Amino acid sequence: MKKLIFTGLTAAVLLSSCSSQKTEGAGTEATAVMTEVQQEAQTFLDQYSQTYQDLYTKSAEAEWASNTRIVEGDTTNAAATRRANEAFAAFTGSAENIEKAKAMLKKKDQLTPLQVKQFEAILYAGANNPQIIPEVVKARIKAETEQTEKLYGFDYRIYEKSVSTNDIDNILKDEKDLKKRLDAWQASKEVGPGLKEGLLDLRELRNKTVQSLGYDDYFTYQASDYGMSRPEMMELMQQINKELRPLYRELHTYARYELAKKYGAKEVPDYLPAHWLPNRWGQDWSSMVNVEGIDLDAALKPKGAEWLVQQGERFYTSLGFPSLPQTFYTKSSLYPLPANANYKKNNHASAWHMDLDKDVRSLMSVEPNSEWYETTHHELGHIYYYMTYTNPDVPVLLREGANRAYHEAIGSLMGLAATQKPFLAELNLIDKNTQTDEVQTLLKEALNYVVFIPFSSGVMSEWENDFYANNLPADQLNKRWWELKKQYQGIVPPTDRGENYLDPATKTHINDDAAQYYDYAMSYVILFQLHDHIARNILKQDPHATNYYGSKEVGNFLRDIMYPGASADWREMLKEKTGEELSARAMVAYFQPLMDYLKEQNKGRKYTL
Ligand code: X8Z
Ligand code: ZN
Repeated sequence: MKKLIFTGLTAAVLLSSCSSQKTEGAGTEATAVMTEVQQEAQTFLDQYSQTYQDLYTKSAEAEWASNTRIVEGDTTNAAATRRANEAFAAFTGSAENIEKAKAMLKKKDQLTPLQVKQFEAILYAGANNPQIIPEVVKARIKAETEQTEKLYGFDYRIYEKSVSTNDIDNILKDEKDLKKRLDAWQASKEVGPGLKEGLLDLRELRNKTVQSLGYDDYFTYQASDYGMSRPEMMELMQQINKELRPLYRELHTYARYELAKKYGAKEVPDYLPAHWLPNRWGQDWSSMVNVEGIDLDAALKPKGAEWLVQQGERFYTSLGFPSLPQTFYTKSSLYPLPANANYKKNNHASAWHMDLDKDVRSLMSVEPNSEWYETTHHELGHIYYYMTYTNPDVPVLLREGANRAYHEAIGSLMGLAATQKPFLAELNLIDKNTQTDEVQTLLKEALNYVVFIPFSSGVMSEWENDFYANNLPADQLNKRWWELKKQYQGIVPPTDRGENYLDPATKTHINDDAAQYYDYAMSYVILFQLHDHIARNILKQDPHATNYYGSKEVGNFLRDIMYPGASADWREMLKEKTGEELSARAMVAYFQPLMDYLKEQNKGRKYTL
């Protein structure tokens, strides 16, 4: 998220710090064989990387304070963050650095592949901060800081009482009374209107920033990180969505009828009212289904929130990954603030590589339930990715995922693995001898992973594409959002949602991880490709019932993917590791057994998608 390297989101480019040790070590050996041009390049890269890492760290520290301690009316943290981000921008976007990188890339053929990648990273970072238009960059940094504060400083209220987003999520998960659900859903959207002006400013500033270095718009800039054009990215999103559409259509039909029953509705609606769904954005409906014999929420509750994080770590170490550094526990912000705290914190989970070296942290609000169990594994995936590519072979500037989607995929993969029955039995979270219904288990998984696809590849990606690249008019922002919700997800608003609302802005990424939500769609596709390979070829287990626990072979497989960071080519990596190009094949195959069941359940029901 963000431009720096938080969470796996990230953006830009990254560098190398340890560059000194690392390059020095490698340097001695390499010096002998380095050409003059390569030496010149290396000297520049080493210096650049050192400053980059230093400024990056300062920026991350300031952002960390801004995201973990939001005090109403106190601008100290925000001011410090702005200053740090301006310094980082002034360096990465300096004409001198950009010109040097361009000049060196003209001699591409004479550089090592690793050097070429680092210069490309320098240019990519520079494009987000070009100092030929310093005022625009500064204004963008200011607008970003303010937007974050507004989003996370917001006081959500239900019936006049302040509530946390965890509270809202719990209501949407459990409450059967539709009026109470509606009130909670509406409360979750109240933050939107106050974000509108800031988001419109950000569109202009983000577009202008990258346009000065030749990108058409901010969406194009973000897609280029994958070596793809904007139309190529949108085409890929369409493709993914199309492949999962038949199954989604069955799930949609099933959900309309089941939820109508649950809420005692007189008629089954053609489209799902948003407040019927167990998630603020309708992106994950898995809590609709309880699989008999597997009550993860009940099993986790007595364990407590700390256990979830420690168990996540145990899973990774069982595969041969190292323990988390002690500073992870002392410096992270892992749990909800006490109710009487006089400040707020960012309520969305993230993982941070603070110094592009050993300081890794996570920001979460973990409660002992199944959603946070999955999210904890997700965030630790980012953390272990950071730790794994922090090695002497990967320059600071390339300490990123093979692409952003890989970064998202690893932890989500572990999240899936951590909920499969043989694994849960190993942890004694369920009784080994319990008989469970495999179709219900698969249905629950589909309501998470499959339901997410039209949201991520469709609604979010299309809306941001329209917003950044097609200049979506300011008086049609919410209208477009709900058109896409209906078209892709078959979801409609419970009440009229005019332009006085801004429902897309209630989604954190729209504000602070702009134009990159397709990362997640792609990450789910990659996740199933990796899982399929691990289950069949490494563990020789049924992909629906695996137990990764303790498998060093699985650990080695994942470590090999993570180790080179962004110095690897993501397409080659996928091919080499799974034998396949990027494809939804594995995901579709995984859920295939569910199709017959749903078709049977849906017999005689009206389909509306
Ligand atoms: O934002 C996240 C992670 C942090 S990178 C918790 N996710 C997306 C979301 O919550 O919308 C994970 C899945 C989708
Ligand atoms: Zn993530």
